[in-house]
Amino acid sequence: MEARAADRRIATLARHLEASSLKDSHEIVSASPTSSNSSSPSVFNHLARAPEDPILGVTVAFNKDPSPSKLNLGVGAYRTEEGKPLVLNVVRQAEKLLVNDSSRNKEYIPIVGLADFNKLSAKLILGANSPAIQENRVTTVQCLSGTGSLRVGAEFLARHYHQRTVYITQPTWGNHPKVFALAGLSVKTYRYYDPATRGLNFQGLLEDLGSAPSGAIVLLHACAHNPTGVDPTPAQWEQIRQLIRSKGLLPFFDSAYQGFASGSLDRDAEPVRMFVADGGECLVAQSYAKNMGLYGERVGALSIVCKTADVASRVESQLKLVIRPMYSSPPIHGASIVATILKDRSMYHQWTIELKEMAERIISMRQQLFNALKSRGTPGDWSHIIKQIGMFTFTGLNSKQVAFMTKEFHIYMTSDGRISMAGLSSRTVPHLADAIHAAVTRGV
Ligand code: PLA
Repeated sequence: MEARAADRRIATLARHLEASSLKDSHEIVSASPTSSNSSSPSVFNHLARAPEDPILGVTVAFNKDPSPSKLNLGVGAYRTEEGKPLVLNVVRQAEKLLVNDSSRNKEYIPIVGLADFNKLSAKLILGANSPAIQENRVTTVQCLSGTGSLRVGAEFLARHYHQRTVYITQPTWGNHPKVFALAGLSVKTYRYYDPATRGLNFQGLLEDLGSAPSGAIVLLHACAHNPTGVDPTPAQWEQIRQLIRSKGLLPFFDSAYQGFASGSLDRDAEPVRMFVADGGECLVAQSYAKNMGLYGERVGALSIVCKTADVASRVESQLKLVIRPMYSSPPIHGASIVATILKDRSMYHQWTIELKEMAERIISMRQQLFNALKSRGTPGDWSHIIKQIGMFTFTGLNSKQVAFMTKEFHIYMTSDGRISMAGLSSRTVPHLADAIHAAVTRGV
């Protein structure tokens, strides 16, 4: 398996290189018979300019706009009522403790990361009394935030799992298909969102997963689905679980928003815990970017829940072989902050309060935006703004309307009509409501 995945990637790379080197060698020979110098073309001359990332590129465009009324609702990054990035008080407190502790050093940490961090992360998502943890059936490795955790999991599966197809929701976070495809897996979609109802297409979901090949990997958003803000109900989760288990599919949870959906860390982890409680296997990628506001620290974890402790330890030994040639070992600082907070009862409690405040501010933004559109008499049913959960609202605005709002109102968002509610404040709600109203009523 490992050899096959690697072979395929190397073959693709070789084809690219062959095509470009043939072209280059020809150009170099005709340009200069001697060694390269400042007048010879760059060895990268053949490169086309790549487009900006559909999400992070929104911030690039936003930064270039000189307008004082500009508003960035693209990337899912929490802002205060004053529109400023937020560092949680409990994070500042943990950082102070770390800085003042002169016994700390900057040695490499193990390939799998900090042991404390890994144990506490597994506990956070699986629950303090999880039998899987007590039975040592879970292996957890510290990774570079949610994305890195997904990528390490995907690389591991591409090497060691017999079924190389992963099913992702339609639509999903734009990076999902790339992370899995570049790891060597074949990516398929399953129906998830129904634009007509702006809710879950549950029937479509069951049909598509029902006809997936046995053993296929299924990516599930643990809570606060990105970009739609639509999650299954607990009863629907239970049906999804039964279907996945009866077909022997392999669940891979992406938990990037634990605590952001309901404000409760435990409640948001319920779908994952439901799957672990049945004794079956699964993977979970966790991110501390949003719930601890550690975006740029790149802190996350990959847990693989196995059937036995022996399998879990062999899985971990293989994860090390995935990680070592990728980035050798993860960074210390962010994971130390997380571990400091998770192991101290009072700091943990303070975190839950600050997290709840963030979640509640987002919920109040939903209500305020909904009210603002209602009071303007904006045509359409906007109740999905208050029904959807998590960081985003999937507005239903089309790409032309989005482009209009950017051009006329300096409001930046992804072209699929997703807005980050966490970037909104009471001060900016009227501006956004005016923009949506204009986009809808001027027939853009
Ligand atoms: N999974 C999902 C579903 C996400 O939405 C994101 C981040 C991640 C994983 C990865 O986050 P991390 O690597 O920073 O932990 N999505 C953001 C940012 C918030 C982004 O696109 O990178 C978004 O705006 O969609």
